Amino acid sequence: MSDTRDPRVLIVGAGMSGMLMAIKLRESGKQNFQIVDKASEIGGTWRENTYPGIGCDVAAHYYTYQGVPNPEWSTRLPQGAEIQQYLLGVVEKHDLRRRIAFNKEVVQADHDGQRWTVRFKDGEVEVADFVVACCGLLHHPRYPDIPGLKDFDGAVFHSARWDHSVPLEGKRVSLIGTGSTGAQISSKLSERKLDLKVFQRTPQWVFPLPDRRYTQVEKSLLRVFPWIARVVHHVYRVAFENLFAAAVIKPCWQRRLMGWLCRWNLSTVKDPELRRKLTPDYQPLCKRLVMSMEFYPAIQRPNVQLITEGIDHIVARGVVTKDGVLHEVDVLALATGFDAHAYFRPLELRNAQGRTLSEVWEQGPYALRTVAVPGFPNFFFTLGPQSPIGNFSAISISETQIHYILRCIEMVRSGPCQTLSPTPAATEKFNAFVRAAMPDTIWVTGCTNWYMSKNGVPSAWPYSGARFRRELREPDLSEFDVAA
Ligand code: N01
Repeated sequence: MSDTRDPRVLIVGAGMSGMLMAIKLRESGKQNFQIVDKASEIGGTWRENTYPGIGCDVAAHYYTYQGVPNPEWSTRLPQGAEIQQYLLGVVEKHDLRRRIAFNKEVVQADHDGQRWTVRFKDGEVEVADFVVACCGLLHHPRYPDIPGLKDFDGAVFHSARWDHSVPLEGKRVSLIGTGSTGAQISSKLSERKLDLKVFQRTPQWVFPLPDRRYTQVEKSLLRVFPWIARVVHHVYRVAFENLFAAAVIKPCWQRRLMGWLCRWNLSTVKDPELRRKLTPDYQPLCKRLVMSMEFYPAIQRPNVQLITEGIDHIVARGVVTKDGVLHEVDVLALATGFDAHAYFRPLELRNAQGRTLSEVWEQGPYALRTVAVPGFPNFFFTLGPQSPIGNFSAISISETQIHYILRCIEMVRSGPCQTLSPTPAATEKFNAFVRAAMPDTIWVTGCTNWYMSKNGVPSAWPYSGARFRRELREPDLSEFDVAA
């Protein structure tokens, strides 16, 4: 190690959790760090996703760093651009910009038993004692393998790569996918002067989460009394964790209540045939709920058509469904989701024994306490396998994980060891504990959802938020292989 008193930390990703990692390192007196990002601006998800209607369905004051409250949120459920503005404000407030190297994509990291040698796409190399991958979760767009997609003559793009140069007014627009993203896009596009065809493969349950604008008085109060923002954050956290997050864990009144509200919401669709088409055949919450008061009104607008016939193939002029009908279209938008199991890859790791992360994760990704993998010393990540996702604020989860990671770095900084990596036994014990709770969860009740790993275990957290914080309160040295 270079200097155990001030180890070099390389943070990969200048999104919401990478910046938090930097802030927390600095707050704990560690200055020897750098953030790198493959893009030319901060923000991660909120920089990349700019599709019409993009917003967050987690309450704004809960989707906020605890240490950086934001009295200016304009609505309960913030729009994407407003979140990006907030993150840009955080960068300035914490003077982080000069600590970020932009357009630096990490492709490989090799550990020699002491330090990481990190290679960038541009050929440069850096050496670090710790690497912390803060690369987000849903950032690898999943393109559908529909035959003929490449033959389409018009504009085609994924929701996470929205092409704003393509005019939509007066056009025939097709949208494939009706998850959270598809619902937000169709709600927004339905208000415009265009013809929209929404291709639905599987109906989704839609939870009627109400939004509202904050008044000037409320904002002023939060400005003058920042403690109110902290209380509001806490109240929303308790509400989200005890409703949405609790409902997925095991059968309970919250699950019944959510289900009832989803069914009530569906009953507001007037046309019985359309309602039938929109009715899922699996339990509410099995797929991640779509949260929207706008989707059902949107899908009933005269310029919107819901297509439930399966897609057969795509031709130059449009989409051909299995009944042989050609749906002519000018623009094709793909709200077909993400690979939720890629994590920080394509970054490849190689340890001193020559093993790669791809080999270790061949049967599916796994981690100790969601943040580290056996065999890869001093390498940590946020939002890793089995993290609480989907029904929590990702910021709140990162805060818990970063606290734990910092404590690990602190153990190396102040202790006798130079490196630590999780023991296989501790990692297996943790994952057995997680697997044990899965049979009661809603994710295994008979639907396809993006939580499911290829090993058949949902990569999500089947316990409470409080339990997660307890599990990551303090690293236990006996769970790590340490090297002096
Ligand atoms: O992706 P999804 P998403 N042919 O995977 C369909 C978060 N998020 O981007 O259900 C036809 O949920 C697929 O159909 P099916 C949130 O956690 C948060 O919408 O697989 N259709 C489905 O309808 C969310 O859960 C916010 O049968 C195909 C859709 O595409 C997560 O991101 C906002 C297909 C994909 O839905 C992912 O949401 C937005 C094919 N070949 C998103 N392939 C917030 O507000 C896929 N589909 C915080």
